[in-house]
Amino acid sequence: MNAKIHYCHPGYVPSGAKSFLVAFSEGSSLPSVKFNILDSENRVVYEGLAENLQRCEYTGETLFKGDFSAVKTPGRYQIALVDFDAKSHLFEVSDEWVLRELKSNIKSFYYQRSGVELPERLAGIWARPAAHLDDKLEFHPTMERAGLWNAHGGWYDAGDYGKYIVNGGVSVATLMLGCELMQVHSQKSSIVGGADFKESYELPVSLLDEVRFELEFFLRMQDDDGGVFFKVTPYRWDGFVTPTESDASQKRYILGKSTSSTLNFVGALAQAHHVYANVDSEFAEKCLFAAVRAYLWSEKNPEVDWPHNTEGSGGYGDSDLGDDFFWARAMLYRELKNVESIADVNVAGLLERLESQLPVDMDTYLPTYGLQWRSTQNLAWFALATMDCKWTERARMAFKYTAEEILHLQKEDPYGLSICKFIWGSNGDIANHALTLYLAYEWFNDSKYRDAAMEQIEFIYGKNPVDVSFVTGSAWSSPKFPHHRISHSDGVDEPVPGLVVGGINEDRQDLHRKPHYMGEARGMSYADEQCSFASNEVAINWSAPLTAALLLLSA
Ligand code: 9MR
Repeated sequence: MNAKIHYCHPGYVPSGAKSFLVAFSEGSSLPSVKFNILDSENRVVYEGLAENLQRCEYTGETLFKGDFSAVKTPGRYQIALVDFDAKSHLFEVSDEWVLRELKSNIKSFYYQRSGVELPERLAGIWARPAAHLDDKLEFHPTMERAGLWNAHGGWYDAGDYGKYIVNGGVSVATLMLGCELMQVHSQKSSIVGGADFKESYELPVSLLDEVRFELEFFLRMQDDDGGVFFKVTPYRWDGFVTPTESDASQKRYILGKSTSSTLNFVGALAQAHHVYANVDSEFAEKCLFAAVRAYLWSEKNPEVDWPHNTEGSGGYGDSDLGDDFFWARAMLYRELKNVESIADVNVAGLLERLESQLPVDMDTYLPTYGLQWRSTQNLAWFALATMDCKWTERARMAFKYTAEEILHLQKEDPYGLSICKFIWGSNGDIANHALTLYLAYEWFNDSKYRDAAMEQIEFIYGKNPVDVSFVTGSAWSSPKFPHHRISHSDGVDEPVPGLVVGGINEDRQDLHRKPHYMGEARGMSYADEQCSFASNEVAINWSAPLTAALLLLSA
């Protein structure tokens, strides 16, 4: 019988639970499987029995679960089966790999920067010249609007060269959520950054500096009337060329002004007011003022549709904006409660309206297991849970109930997942569920939430049916051919590091491109091939929750 070992490829943390799976493709009547843990000199440091678990419905495997939590001494180890010819690669038991991965994830946002040079000093072999300046964009022909617009900067959304407010909003908000919690714990973290903001702006080590790069782009996307444009898009989908080559081949446009983009803007910029208050108060106030103007626009324009053009860039179309209204309102409410006045704005009147609408929002939009670009209410609940108001306790309890449901689902699943389906960007869902568990841990301090979150993170880093550590550059198994135009066109063999690929996606929307998926079973729906945009593309909204989860884990 052929046995496989599914484990977390970079490693495990010394203090946490450590488990792996042994998988047989056919049935097995064995009650258990013997294993050894070897150190880097091949000495047996631990002997154990992996217990028969269950048949995995989405892979067809028979699985056994091994536990070696007792091994706590930092070092490099291997898992070896005693009666079968199967051994893992060497992995670490350490806290360092988490920190290394965290830094690499943060840096991946730097590599997604648009419109600026990435000098060799900071970007190493992935240096590139400034392109896609986007500072004099025409409006898309469908807008029938004359003039030019400056939408410089911001991150590319994913493997394509579009820049979107809707998906950028949840990404930047998720990263700020991580920063906020670190600020609460007064972690003097050079990773989050802050006080030395102005000086360190050039150095992509501080998360708040990197986040500000996206926020400055957001500010440029606000129209004179307060509404916010939807995206910057090339006229047609770019080929797998560099940004400079893309510039030479076609024009880029600014497109749409919609309620969804405006609400994403409100949520993100109101939160920025909170996060940057002690870093750069002038910037923080500018963000809040912009958020209020945008909200007032959305009150008058609650149903302006997103632009349906998907030639050249993705849709991010959302038919239910109630959750986005909730997010915008809750974040604004949290900030405005502590503000006396804002030029030309009736703050008291606005607060009154928010206060009367929030209870309805709360009843309608319970927290989801994880945040998504489509369902953003968890950010609203987060705002209420982190302020002092009559709903604080209710918001925290809402996260606790949700975390309990996640735990329940995890227990039923052989891989310890709580997602019910592998959708496009399943790794983003998994990281977001982990993040919800960390929030419950934050307020209820029960280590079961933290351990369960770690188990989900381990899935992303290799303890999965396809044995891939889904973050570029993270392990021997990580993706080599992500659907990422920059990685493909830069002439460097190794893909840009720190990027999370979408992962297993049973809907396989890219079959016409003929990727070689790793098996027939739905849990095998992954291909490390550039053509597999449905399983192997990278995206900022999948990286952001992993970054935030690692940030909280590292604390
Ligand atoms: O992440 C998005 C996923 O939820 C949608 O199902 C999919 C199809 O609409 O689009 C994904 O987002 C893509 C976006 O539209 C364009 N940039 C790349 C994104 C990741 O694939």
